[in-house]
Amino acid sequence: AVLRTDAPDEAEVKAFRRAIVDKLVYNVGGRPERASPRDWFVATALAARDHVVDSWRRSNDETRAEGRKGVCYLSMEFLIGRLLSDALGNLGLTETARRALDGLGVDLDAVAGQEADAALGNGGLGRLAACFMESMASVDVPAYGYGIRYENGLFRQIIAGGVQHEVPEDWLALGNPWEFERSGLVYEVNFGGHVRPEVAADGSTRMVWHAGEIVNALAYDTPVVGWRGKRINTLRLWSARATDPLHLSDFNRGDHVGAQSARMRAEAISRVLYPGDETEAGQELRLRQEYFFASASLQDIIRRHLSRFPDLSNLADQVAVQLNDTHPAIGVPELMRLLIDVHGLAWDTAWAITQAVFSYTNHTLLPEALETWAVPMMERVLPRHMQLIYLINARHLDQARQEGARDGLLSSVSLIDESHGRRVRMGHLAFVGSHRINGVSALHTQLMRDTVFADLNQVCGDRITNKTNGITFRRWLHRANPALTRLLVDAVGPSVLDDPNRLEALAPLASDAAFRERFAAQRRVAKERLTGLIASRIGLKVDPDALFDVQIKRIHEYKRQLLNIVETVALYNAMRARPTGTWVPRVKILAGKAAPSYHQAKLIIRLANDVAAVINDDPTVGDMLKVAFIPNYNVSLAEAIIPAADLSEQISTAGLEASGTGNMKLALNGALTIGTLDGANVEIDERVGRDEIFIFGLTAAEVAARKRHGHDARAAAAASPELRGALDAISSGVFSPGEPDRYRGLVEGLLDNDRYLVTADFDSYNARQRDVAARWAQPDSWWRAAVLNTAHVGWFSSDRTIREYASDIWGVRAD
Ligand code: 26R
Repeated sequence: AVLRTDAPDEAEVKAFRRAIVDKLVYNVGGRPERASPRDWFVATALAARDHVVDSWRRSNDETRAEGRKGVCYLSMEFLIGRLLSDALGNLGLTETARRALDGLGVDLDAVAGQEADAALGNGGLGRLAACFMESMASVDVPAYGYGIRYENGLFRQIIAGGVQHEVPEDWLALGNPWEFERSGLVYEVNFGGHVRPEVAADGSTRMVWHAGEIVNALAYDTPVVGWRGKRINTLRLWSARATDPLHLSDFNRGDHVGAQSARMRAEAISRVLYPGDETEAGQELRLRQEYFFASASLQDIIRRHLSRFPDLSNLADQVAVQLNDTHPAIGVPELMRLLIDVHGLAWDTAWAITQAVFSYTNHTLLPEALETWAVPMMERVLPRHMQLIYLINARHLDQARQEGARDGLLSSVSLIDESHGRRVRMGHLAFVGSHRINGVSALHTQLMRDTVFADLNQVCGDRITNKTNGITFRRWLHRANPALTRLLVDAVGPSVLDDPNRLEALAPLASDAAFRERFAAQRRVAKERLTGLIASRIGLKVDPDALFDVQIKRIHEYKRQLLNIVETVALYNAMRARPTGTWVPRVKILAGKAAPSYHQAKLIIRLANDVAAVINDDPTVGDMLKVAFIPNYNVSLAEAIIPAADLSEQISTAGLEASGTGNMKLALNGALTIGTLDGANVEIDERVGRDEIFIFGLTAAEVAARKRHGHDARAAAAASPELRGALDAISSGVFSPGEPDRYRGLVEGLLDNDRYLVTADFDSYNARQRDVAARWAQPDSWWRAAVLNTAHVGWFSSDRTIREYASDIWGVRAD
C-alpha cells in the first residue's frame, strides 16, 4: 500500500492468484493443499517474472530502434540479495501479490523469506554494483551488468564457541526462478598455449594465439526491474563449461576419472566467489576468473554491436564499459586483442576505441588490495595479453618521456612494477586504458590524486573525477522500512517515492513534537522485530528501549571493530565501578564476516563474542549493557538491522575507507552517525550538519602526519586510564578465563605497532560516546537529530550517482 496510491482491484488480485496457482501446478508440480512455503515462493516469483518479460523485450527493442548508447557494467561481484520483494515493489505488485496469497491462506512475507540470499559479492563493491543496476533501470539508462554466475557465493558464517567457521553457501541448490539460461549464447575463452607470428596471403604478419585450453562461457540472464517497472535491464552472468565435457575418447579408453579432470579444471572457474576482501588473492584461479568473464563480456558486446552496425569503428558511440575496480582490467588488452587480432584494426584505431570505451572506478587505496599479477604467470596463462601489455606500456612510457618524465617518475608510472619481482600493475593498466578514472567519495578521490595515482594523473593529463557512491532507496528505505516510508509519504506526500530530494521537506517537522513521536514509534516497532531476531538467532534477550548501537560491515582492522570493542570494555569497567550510577541502557550490535585466511580479523570476531559472553552474563550490568554479535551478516540481515539502528558506527581510520555505503543506509533510516572524517562520512557530515552527527578522531591529514612521525601506542595507553583499564582486562583474560593468554598477543601487538591508530583515537571516540549517551537521555534532541538525518541525505540516492556517471563519464542519456 505504501508504494501505490491506488489499491489493486479485485480482478487484478484474482488474475495474479490464478497465475500463482498455475505456476504452482504446472511449473513447480505441486498442489495448493500440500505446497510448502518454498513452493509458494517459486510459484510467486514465476508469476511476477511473467509481468517482467514483455517490458524486458520492449526495453531492449526500443533501445535498439533508437540507436541509444548503453552501459556495460563489468563487475566480479554483484551482491544482490533477495529479489522477490524488489521485483514486486518496483512493479507496483506488492499489495496485489499479498492479497492474492492471502486468499490462498499464505503469507507474502513468509514466502519472500524462503528466497536464497544471492551473495555473489563480498561487501561494499559488490553491493554498490547491485544498487547501480537497480538505479540504471530506474533512471532509464540502457545497461547490461556482466559478471560471473558463481555456483557458491560468499560462505555462510557460523559462530561456534565464539569462533567463525565457514560453510559453503548453496544459493542455487533449490533452483533459481529469476534466471534464464541462454543456451544459444556461448563464447569460447582461451587460456595458455603460445603466440606465433604468421604471414598472411597479402604478405602481412600477424600474431596468432594458439591456445592450450578452451573454456566455454554460457550466459544466464536475470531481469533487473527499474522503479515503477519503467525499464528492465539485464544482468548477464557467465558460467564456465568444458568444451568437451565427456572427454569421450578418454572415457572409452576406460579412464573414467581422468575424463573428468579437464572438465573440473574448466568448470572450477565459476565454482566459487573469492572471499578475500581488501586482501590480495593472487592465485592463478582468480586471474582465470577475471579473464574468463572479461573476455566473454567483450565478445558479447562486439557481437551485439556487429548485429547492428557494419564494423566496430563506432563502438565507443554505442557503448560505455565501466570497470568495477581492477578485477576486469584485463579487458583492456583483451579488447585490443579482439580489435586487432580478430577484427583486423590498426593499433592506433584500436587504442582510440579502447580508451573511449573504458572507464575505471577505484574502490580502495589499501596497498594490499591493489592487484598485481606476476609477469611469468601472465606469460603462461595469457601469453598474447602479456605481449599487448608490453606494447601498451612502451607507448605509454614514450608519451610520459615526452611529457618530461624521467627515472623515478617513469618507473612509478610504468605498467610493470620491477621492485618486487616483475608484476603487472592492474590499476595502472586500467588507468591508461580509460578516458575517466573515478573515486567513490570526495575525500577518496582527492587521495587518489595526491597519493597512489598522483604520478599517472600528471603524466596522463587530468583524468580523475569524483563520483560519490549512493544507495538505492527502493531497497534500503521503501522495502527495508515500510513503516518509516509510510510516515514519510504521510508527512511530505507520495512524490518522495520518486524524488529523494523531497525528503528535505521533512526538516521543519523535526521541530514538531508529535511528528518526532511518530518517528520514534516506527523505530520502536523495528527494534521489537530485531529484538525477536536476536533472541531467535543467538538466544539473547535485549531491551527494545535501549539504545541500539550498530556496527555492521566486513571485519577488517582498518574498519576498527577493535576500537568499538575496546570502548565497550571501557564502558563495562565503568559500569562495574559504579553500578548504581545512571547509565543509558545500550545494546551493542555487531555483524560481519572475516576473510577465511585473515587471522587477525577472525581473532577480533572471537574477542567480540568472548566480550559478549562475559558482559551478557554479568548481573551487575544487567540490561544496562548487552553485546550481540549476530552471525552470517548478509543483505537480508542488513535489511532487518538497519531500520532498528539508533547509532551508526563508521569509525575507520581516516583516509582508509574509500566511501562506505552502510553509513548512507543507516543515516537514511534515521540513525545518528558516530564516525571519523573518512570516506563519505565527510559528505554526510556536510549535509546533516555538525550538530546532528558525532565526529571524532584524527583527520586523514593528521593520520598521515602521525604515521610519518610515528605513533607511540604505549604512551597513549599510559595517558588514558580508561584505555589502559580496557586493554588490561582483555590482555589478562577477563574475557577468556579458560585461556587467559588468548588476547595477550593481540594487545601487545596493538601496543607495539598500532597501524590503524586505535589507541590514538580512543579518547576522542570515548568522549563522543559519552555525548551520544547524554543526547539519548534527551529524547527531544535525539529524535530531532534523527529526523534531520533522514531529511538531509536524499542526495545519497544511487539515482543521483548514476546520473552523474551518465553525463560525466558515459555520455549516455538518463531521465
Ligand atoms: C583484489 C581482491 C582481493 C579484492 C580487493 C578488494 C577484492 C575485493 C575488494 C573489495 C574492495 C575493493 C571493496 O569492496 N571496496 C569498498 O567499495 C565500496 C564501494 O565503493 C566502498 O564504499 C568501500 O569504502 C570500499 O571499501
